[in-house]
Amino acid sequence: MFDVQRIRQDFPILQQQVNGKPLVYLDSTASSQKPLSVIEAMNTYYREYNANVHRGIYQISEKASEAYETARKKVGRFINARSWREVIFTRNATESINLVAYSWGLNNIKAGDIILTSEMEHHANLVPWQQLAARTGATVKYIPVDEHGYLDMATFDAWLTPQVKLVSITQMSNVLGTVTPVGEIAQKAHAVGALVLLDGAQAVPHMPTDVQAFECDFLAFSGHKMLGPTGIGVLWGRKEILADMPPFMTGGDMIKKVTFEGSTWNELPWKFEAGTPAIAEAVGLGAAVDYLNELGMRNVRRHEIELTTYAFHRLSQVEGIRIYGPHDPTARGGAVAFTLGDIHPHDIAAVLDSEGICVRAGHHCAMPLHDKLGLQATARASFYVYNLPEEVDRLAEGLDKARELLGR
Ligand code: 7TS
Repeated sequence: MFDVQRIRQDFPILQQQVNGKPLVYLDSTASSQKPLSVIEAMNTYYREYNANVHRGIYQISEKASEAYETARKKVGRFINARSWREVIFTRNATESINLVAYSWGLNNIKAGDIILTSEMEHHANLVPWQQLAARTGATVKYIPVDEHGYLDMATFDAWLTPQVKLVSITQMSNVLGTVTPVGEIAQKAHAVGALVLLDGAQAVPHMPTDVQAFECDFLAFSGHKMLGPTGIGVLWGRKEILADMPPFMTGGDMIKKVTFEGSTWNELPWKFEAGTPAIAEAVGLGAAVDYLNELGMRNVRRHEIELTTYAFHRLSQVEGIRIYGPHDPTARGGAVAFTLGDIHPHDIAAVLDSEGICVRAGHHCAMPLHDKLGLQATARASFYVYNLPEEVDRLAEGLDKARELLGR
């Protein structure tokens, strides 16, 4: 049913050799590869109906506007939004979170308020809240992560007071892989009157998403991690909340009427989309959503669990390896961060590169988490729809080689 060899045929980039060996791409957590259908959808836009949207009364501009808005509707259905008006196109998850921090945050957070996030956040879900706190006199508190990589829910419960105005939490850690209990978090946060933002940058590409079932208030994610292009991301928000928020950026497209005295704002979602948007990228993201729907997100998740299960089994045979995050593949995604004895993760990545294997090494934009783990860096392999068990074998063999070359 989930035929990875057939899926791989759709990804031209995977057909190449690096250093005389078939490319093994294990860095989809940073950015995924793109199927031909996405590349061709963008190509067709540029070749056949490239024009600005929401403006021209001529055919190709109308076609561009329709394609842009169709992509929005596809995204809305993909995450089970109540309305396409709740889907705002941004540049990426980072911009989506900043939109909430500046527009909602500056108008709703005041001195003495508390913003809860966690120790395992990407900097994108950390720095904006630190900045908001510095401007408003609020405090950011970080829900601890326990020694197995799970959120410490007892501390979360203890910290939930009426001073908490926002809980902004990752749905899936990009380092530990941990999947967080978002439904439970949202219910408990709402019980004290806080809003809930989910950083879905890692979860939305890898598992079914249902913003209504999650009961969250905002969801942020990026197109480029879900088979789509760079330069496009999404902020989903509940209509009532978005309607009350002022614009983040101002200028063309986001206005209803402008006079020398002042301006009024466009309706949702355009109120939050100032200037010419990323039209080709939206069209590409729409094609990526079509592709994922065809695979079925339940199947995508099942494949990831199978591959992660195999990775834990195979990698645990590598001498000196230590894998971080939950070891239960059903409680985590396919981002597998590890260290190998005292070999520097950058050296591991360099040896793997010589074998044609792409992994990431560093702090993965989660420096506080690495501090907590007492590490400067980890190496990280991550899996997606086009990865095979044989590639896990290649990784394990590459790590054996790194140990032979660099181990002491
Ligand atoms: N949130 C999480 C959980 C992420 O993993 C990332 C990117 C972001 C937010 C930011 O996404 P962006 O598209 O706005 O940059 N994560 C990674 C990574 O793990 N390696 O490179 C980017």
